[in-house]
Amino acid sequence: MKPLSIFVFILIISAPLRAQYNILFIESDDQSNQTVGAFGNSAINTPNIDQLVHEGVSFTSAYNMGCWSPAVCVPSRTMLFYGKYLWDSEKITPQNAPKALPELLKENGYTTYMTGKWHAWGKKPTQLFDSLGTIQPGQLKTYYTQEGHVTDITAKEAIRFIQDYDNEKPFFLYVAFNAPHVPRQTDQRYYDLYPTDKIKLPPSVIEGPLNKNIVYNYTSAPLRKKTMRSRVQQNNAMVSHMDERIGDILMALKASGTYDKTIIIFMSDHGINFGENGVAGKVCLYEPSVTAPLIIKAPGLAQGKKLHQRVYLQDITPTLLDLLDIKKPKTVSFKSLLPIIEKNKRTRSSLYLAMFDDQRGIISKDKKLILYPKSGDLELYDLATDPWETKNLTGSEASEKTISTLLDELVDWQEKTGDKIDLKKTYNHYFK
Ligand SMILES: [Ca+2]
Repeated sequence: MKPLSIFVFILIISAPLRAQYNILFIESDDQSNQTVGAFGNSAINTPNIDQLVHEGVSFTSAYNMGCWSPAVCVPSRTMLFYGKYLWDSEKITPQNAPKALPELLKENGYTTYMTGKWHAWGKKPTQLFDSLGTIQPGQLKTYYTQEGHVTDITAKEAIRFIQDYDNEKPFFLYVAFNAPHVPRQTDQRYYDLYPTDKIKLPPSVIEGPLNKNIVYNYTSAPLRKKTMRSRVQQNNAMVSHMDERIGDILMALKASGTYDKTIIIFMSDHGINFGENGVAGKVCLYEPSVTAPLIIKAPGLAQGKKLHQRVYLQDITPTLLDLLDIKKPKTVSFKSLLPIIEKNKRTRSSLYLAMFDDQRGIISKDKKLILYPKSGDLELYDLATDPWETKNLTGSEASEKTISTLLDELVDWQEKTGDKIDLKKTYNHYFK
């Protein structure tokens, strides 16, 4: 073999297996796991997201690691784009930002485009993507603009991109809906899908004073079920509206003949509480706020597989690189989900959660510990038997041991992630 043919041969055998696949990455805003029909909520109408669940792999316990300020969207999205854990992501500036996901994909032959919400630190969308649709702010004043409803605009631009695409290179299309984030405004026909008298609230929604450990709430005390039902109605209506537009985007992909050659990701940046544990907001570590849907549909990957292992939402970044056979940069600390999807392996023994200096959490073997260092309060839940976190198990001798073990694991995570808050000062009694 001549040197040139050897070179060509090596190029062919080492060509990434899936690098020619397009990527459609849809991200919603503040959408909890409760708003996906296929995740078990028969009251919500999400046929298109459900279709992705049926055709792909979904993670029903995917967590946002936390936030460094009450704006939870920003850390979640910064972690997603750069793949660094929370406290390292906090240090990202426009000057020191490592390569972001769209840049890595561009380097590997992708044409990159985004439309919708931008709310991340580091570089600007103009620096990260080849071209842009309308970039929406993190917080809209209204969804109703001269050009139409923002959910419709975002979808329309994604569809136009697909229809007009005539490049040989694969594309990375990032579609970031503002929905269902406040201000929750949509058309009456979507509200009509959810009459408030039919809305069932989870068992952890109890009327009375707000949770005193949670500072940021979107309601005033006392918490009323009536108010929460109307929030759920608005939220579900926003989600169903978005789901219809997602259906339109998927139809456009099918019409273009590229649906089966496209990796489709659907996720949200984090969830939200509508009264659960006395919280009407998202700056807390309770399950409705820290978890969100994560769905991956990819050629060659399992279909209709639901995985319950706890993972981070931002694990999707290295997963995508892994799927495309692109080397994960050293700057990426999140972990690929492929070992879990393909070999049912465990990639972590516990999950760490943090909200600035306000709250810390750890989940290990279904036991979840939440700490409030400012008040010294502490909550322990068994998520296997009590998924809505209604029974705080602190106080018994058995639970003291569990708390000590969980605290040790939490401290390990603190060291690993550069978390400086001193828990020994407040919770000394529990350290062995
Ligand atoms: Ca958000």
